[in-house]
Amino acid sequence: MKLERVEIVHVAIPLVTPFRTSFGTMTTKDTFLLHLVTDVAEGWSEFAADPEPLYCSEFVAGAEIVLRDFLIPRMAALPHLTTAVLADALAGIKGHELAKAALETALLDAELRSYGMPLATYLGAVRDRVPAGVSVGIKDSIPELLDDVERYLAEGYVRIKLKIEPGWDVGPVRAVRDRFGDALPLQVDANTAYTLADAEQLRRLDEFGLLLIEEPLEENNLHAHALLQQRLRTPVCLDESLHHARDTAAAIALDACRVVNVKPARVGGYLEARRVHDVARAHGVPVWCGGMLETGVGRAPNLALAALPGCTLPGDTSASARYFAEDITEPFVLVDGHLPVPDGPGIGIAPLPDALRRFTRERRDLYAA
Ligand code: OSB
Ligand code: MG
Repeated sequence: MKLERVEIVHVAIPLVTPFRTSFGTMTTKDTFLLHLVTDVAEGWSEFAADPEPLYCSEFVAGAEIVLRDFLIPRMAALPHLTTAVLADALAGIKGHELAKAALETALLDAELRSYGMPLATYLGAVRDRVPAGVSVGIKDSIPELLDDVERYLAEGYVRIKLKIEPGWDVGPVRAVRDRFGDALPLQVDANTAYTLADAEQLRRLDEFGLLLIEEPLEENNLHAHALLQQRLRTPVCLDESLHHARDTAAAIALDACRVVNVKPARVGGYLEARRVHDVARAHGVPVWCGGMLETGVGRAPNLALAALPGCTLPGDTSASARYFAEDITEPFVLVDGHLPVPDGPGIGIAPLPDALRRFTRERRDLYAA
């Protein structure tokens, strides 16, 4: 393939309700799409991070510069453009996994479309639909939380994840267990809000039979997570701390991580996400696909990953309506608690031109041959 054009499309889509975590509150999905044009096919992808570096160090304005000045020039210099050689060509640029993932995914979409293969087939998916979990933000009160959980369960979600932080942990978990019972698949996500000094408080969660506690301690501190795991029955799951298959292997070897949250963006793309999955599966460690409040452009490829054999827990792969009154693609709709795995070529979806136009704030060419 020959690279002809890379266009960046900044979009802003209002969320149906504010989403609060231990690191901040979001009211709009404000990010960019990449539209990559080659001589044989086109591809789309979505940048997963936000305008501010609160979840991770990358952010929208910074990623545009990294793509324009460092990543795309290396891509454009490749004599034969394929995803097989892209990651190596970008490896000299340190970090910036989310920006690299956006570029690789747009190319992968174009490449797979050029020979008519769905991403799910390429990755080795074993399911044509995947169970949907939902991530429930921090609320102002327990009654408000219970109302939200009740609504999501009525919609069919098969697993609930509660965002927690110091002061909002045991109380909400107990209230949800009391109201909805011990059989409800339930897990929590702290987004790095605790320290080892909080181990006793986190141990109080053990009595609720949670599937996992996600990223309780500071990012990248595998040692502290291993020490915490020694004191908890609840399995520790890592999100922010896992950046590739190598550190996933290290975290598993250290017993810092008994469950893996794989976000393709966080690990530099779907090819590395597949390797993260493979490492975890080889160790018998359950994997699930995380989310970043993606529009349909980001959600579609996540569903393909969630259909891999090692993804044995429901992901944060919820329906479009969980976040958006109107999505930028055909919406993903929950059927019997599941979402369909896209079966069209590439990521199997593209923005709807009219919705894209209305949600677009700016578009620019980052590269034109
Ligand atoms: O930690 O998993 C996370 C959203 C934004 C940033 C980080 C996280 C999340 C979520 C929601 O928990 C995932 C989703 O529903 O897309
Ligand atoms: Mg998380």
